[in-house]
Amino acid sequence: MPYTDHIFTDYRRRCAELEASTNPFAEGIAWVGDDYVPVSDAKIPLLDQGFLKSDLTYDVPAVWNGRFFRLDEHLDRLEASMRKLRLTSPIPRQEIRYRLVEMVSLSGIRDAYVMVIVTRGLRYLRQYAPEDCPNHCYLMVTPYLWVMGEDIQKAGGSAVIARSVRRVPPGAVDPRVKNLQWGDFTYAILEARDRGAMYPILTDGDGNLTEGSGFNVVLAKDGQLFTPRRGVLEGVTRKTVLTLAERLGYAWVIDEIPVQMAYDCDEIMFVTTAGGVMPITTLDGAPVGDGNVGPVTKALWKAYWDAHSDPEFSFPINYR
Ligand code: PDG
Repeated sequence: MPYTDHIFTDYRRRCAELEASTNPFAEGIAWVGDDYVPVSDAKIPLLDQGFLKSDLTYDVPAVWNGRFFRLDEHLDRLEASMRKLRLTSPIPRQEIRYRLVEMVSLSGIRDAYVMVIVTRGLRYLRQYAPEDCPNHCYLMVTPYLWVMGEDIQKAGGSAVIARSVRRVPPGAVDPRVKNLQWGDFTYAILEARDRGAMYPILTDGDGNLTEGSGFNVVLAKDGQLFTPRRGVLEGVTRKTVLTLAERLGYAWVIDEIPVQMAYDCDEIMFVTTAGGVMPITTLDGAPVGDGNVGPVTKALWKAYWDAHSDPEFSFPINYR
């Protein structure tokens, strides 16, 4: 039995139930400042600087098996990002939180990808100053999104260390502020595909690893975990995984991680809210370790998904 089955069997059943649902919000629900609408009907105004200049921040918590996972950690990070960009949500944190729970409940979605976006707002044509724009907030809840699908999780995915582009430096775009300036990531994804792989890992241009297109990178070597400190989003999944690792007896280090270490390590994991702990078994066309999903990855994979039913990390949603 593949190590993933205890999670995926139940999940597939819930997906089938959602598929059969006649709820108008079953494919997703959005709030753009007015009534709730099906996500495919939601619109943003053209003059929003979030669209025109990617002048925004956002965050993505998830719901798993009817429970919100680490919602408050994501809202903490959103607030820190807003402070840095001098954005103020038109609705306070408590209302964002209340609405997200309400939206999940209304949609009936048991496993959700949840997005909160705060943008600079509308800038009229002759107006320049960003500080004059009343900021906007957009909310949406859609079915859970997998950066790495089920089949690939079983065997492990393939990655490259990007050569054609580096991660934008933290002094230019602070990666700790969750942002949608995905130029470097998109270019690196295209390079990965050109080189026959699925995912890119970006470097800092000075011989160290940073992160990939929507995930943090964690290496395992001799039973210890290593993950980059600088030039990365401080991921909630990574934080969770390191907490669980400690309980399982794996020590960890957050530091500068030389690129060479990715070639020398035993196991590579990508970690994100949208996919969990994702094993990488091929790097630059060569096997990682022995080329199989390794024991540390499997242990953390299980601990991570088990944590979703743990009240320490999640709370239940009352569906209507
Ligand atoms: N680094 C980057 C650049 C990310 O965008 C994400 C999350 C992470 C790390 C991991 O953070 P956390 O563990 O807090 O989720 N990105 C996912 C994937 C987006 C996508 O479309 O691929 C997200 O924003 O949901």
